[in-house]
Amino acid sequence: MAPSRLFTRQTAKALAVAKQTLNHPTTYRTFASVSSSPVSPARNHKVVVVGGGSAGLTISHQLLRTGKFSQDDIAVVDPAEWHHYQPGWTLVGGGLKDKHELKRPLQSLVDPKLKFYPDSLAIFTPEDNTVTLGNGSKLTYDQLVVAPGIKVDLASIKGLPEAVSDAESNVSCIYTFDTVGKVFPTVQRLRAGQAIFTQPAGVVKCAGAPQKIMWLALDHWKRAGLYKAHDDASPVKIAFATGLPVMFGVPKYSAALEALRQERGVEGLFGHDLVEVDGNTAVFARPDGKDKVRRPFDLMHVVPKMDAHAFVKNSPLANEAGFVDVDDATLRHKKFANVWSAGDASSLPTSKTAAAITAQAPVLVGNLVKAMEGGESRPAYDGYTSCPLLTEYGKVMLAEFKYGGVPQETFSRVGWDQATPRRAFYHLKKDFFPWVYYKSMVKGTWGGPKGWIN
Ligand code: UQ1
Repeated sequence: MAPSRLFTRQTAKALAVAKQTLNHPTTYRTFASVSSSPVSPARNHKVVVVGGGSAGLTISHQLLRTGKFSQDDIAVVDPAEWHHYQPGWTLVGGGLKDKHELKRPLQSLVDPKLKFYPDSLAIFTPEDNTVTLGNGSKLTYDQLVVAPGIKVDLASIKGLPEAVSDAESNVSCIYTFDTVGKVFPTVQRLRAGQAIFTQPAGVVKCAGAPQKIMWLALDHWKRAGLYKAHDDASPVKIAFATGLPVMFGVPKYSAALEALRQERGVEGLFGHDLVEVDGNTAVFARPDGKDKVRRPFDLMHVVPKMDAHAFVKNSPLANEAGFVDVDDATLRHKKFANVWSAGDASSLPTSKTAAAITAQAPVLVGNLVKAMEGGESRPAYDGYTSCPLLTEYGKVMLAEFKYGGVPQETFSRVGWDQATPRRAFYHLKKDFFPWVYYKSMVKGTWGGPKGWIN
């Protein structure tokens, strides 16, 4: 073929592609990112929701279900390909579920009436009602919902990233998709030795999870004849090393869990904050300038520190600690009246769980819609959250509480004390919650303790 003809054909093809691309509404961002000419004009939405996790999806769909929004009025921004049902990861660590059955393609969970931007968020400019995405394009909004969650920081513990990715090492972590698959095989592999389960000082998602995985492992070793409480000859020994001074933040459940710990012969290392994994030695920082403590282990389940995402922390929306600074009861930002937050990224002083979202989302949605119509916010969120604590295979202690560590138990109306672990709660946790989550909660039709809504 003559070179000139080839050139002509290729040129024609390139022109056709360029024309098609220019006509295609979603590809303008490609042009914006490769040229130095002014970035394409900002796209405006009535509501921009940052985050397609539990809070972001639940809120977006509850907003849509108010019937007050049309096609693309609400935008959802999240770069993740997959959405994970994270409360199920303890069950994966206990060998009860496969991590792949807990995930869905994020896009498949987003209603087509919402405008989905599969992009990261770079900059919040609340003074201008604008967010800038990772690709440089800008979105403007009337109302902004900030719910991108928090970051699980494996690198916060020296030596942890290497240890969890080393197949030979018995160090694992239920808190990430990449590391959760290693947890149960390491529990099964341990026939004797010292097991340590850690919990850091500071903020974590679901503060009960670090011990749930321990209670399941203990039960596994007990059933295998490898763990005997209060017996020096027990092949496996177990320690719970926590940066906190107690087993749990709510006195009622903390007392019940402390009684279990003592009854089951688990060593309590309180005020021990893991800072380093050094081969088969765990290194803990101690409060009040005490010397570090080194403890050898044969298996260790590590919960690393967690922190606000940098793009939130370094924004005008953050409080001192890096969380989105909202009112505890209205979920409205303390400085920017058209900004709202719920879930892990928010400053709400309660335990970070999916159950908490069931109570936060309707309050946020109600107040946001009222704000659009010029009304006042209702201070309606009481801090409700819940932690279904697996205490053994087949039993769960369903901790439910509000601000101030005050119990608020759904099943008190049938006369149950929820500090007592029960089989019915186990089936709620293992079977019902994962089902209702994808079936209803992320679609905006689940109200947690209130049952089905909308
Ligand atoms: C809940 O609604 C929920 O979401 C599906 C959970 O999953 C993570 C929970 O753990 C809890 C406790 C609730 C609250 C619901 C009831 C019925 C107590």
